[in-house]
Formats: sequence, C-alpha cells, structure tokens
Amino acid sequence: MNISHIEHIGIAVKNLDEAIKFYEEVLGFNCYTIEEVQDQKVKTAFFMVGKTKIELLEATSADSPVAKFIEKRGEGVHHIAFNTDDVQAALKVAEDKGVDLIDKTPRKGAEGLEIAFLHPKSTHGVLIELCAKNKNEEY
Ligand code: CMX
Repeated sequence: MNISHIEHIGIAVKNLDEAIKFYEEVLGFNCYTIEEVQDQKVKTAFFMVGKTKIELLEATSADSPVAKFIEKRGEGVHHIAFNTDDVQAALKVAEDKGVDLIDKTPRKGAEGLEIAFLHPKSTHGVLIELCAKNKNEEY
C-alpha cells in the first residue's frame, strides 16, 4: 500500500470550540485551520503535532457518522488516517485481501485530500482512513 506515515488521528467531539480550547490551552497546540466537509457532514479543526496531525470532528447534522459514533460510544478517538501515494491502488489491495471497504473509490476530504475508509468490522475495531494529496489540486 506504500503507507508512509500517520497523516492524522481523528477525534470525535461534541463541541468543536470547547475541544479546541482544551488542545490549545492545556496541550499548547495551535489550531491552524477550521473547515467544514459537507460530504462527510462534519466540521473539522486541525493541529500539527510534529509530523502528524490531530483532527477534531464535530457533527454538522444528526445523521453524520460522527453524531452516530458519539451517540453510541461517546467522544473519543474516531479514526486513524494513513498516508499513501495512491488511495485507489491501496483500496484494491485491501479489497483483494477480503477487507470490507466503506468507499470503493476515493472521496474528497478536509485539506483537499483524497480519502477512503475501511470498515472497522474488518480491521480489528479501528476505522481506518487511507488518504493522499490530490495531485491535481494546489493546497
Ligand atoms: N471506530 C470503530 N468502530 C466503529 C466506528 C469507529 N469510528 N464507528 C462505528 N463503529 C462500529 C459500531 O460501534 C458498530 O459496532 P457494533 O456492531 O459492535 O456495535 C459497527 O461499527 C456498526 O457498523 P455499521 O452498522 O455498518 O455502521 P454505522 O452506521 O455505525 O457506521 C461506519 C459506521 C464506520 C460504517 C460509518 O461511520 C462510516 O461510514 N464512516 C466513514 C465516514 C466517516 O466516518 N466520516 C467522518 C470523518 C470524516 C473526515 O475525517 O473528514
């Protein structure tokens, strides 16, 4: 799959502003962008931590995957995103090995990334995101 590093860790929160305060005032991180991803029904806030990122996720509607997650499990780690050079190729590898794909083709995520998810039921309980920089996009 050519995975190079953990691109980000996604954390589901009830209230983005309150959670940002914790990450800035207690942990001393700097929120460098807030972005709504309509396709995923989330509002996101990003922090750089060394070479990886923390992505806070607040649901923007009741049927958002993040709203459902919080309802069932409460706030907490929602997914781990691995950087790869080619999401479509990585999906093919996963599918060929019998992994249940949530996305058959990459979608557009925050920060202009191409993203696709693997179902936690076939990854030992962790929602895995595969992501790559969209080569056609300036970011
Ligand atoms: N991590 C681990 N397990 C999870 C999970 C998560 N984030 N979300 C759901 N699950 C578990 C549930 O607890 C449930 O387990 P049990 O059956 O043991 O109770 C099971 O997965 C449910 O699976 P489901 O019935 O197929 O589906 P859900 O309606 O709960 O949806 C999922 C789960 C992962 C398919 C859905 O959330 C999804 O499609 N996620 C991908 C998109 C996404 O999460 N977008 C938001 C982030 C976007 C971004 O970062 O930009």
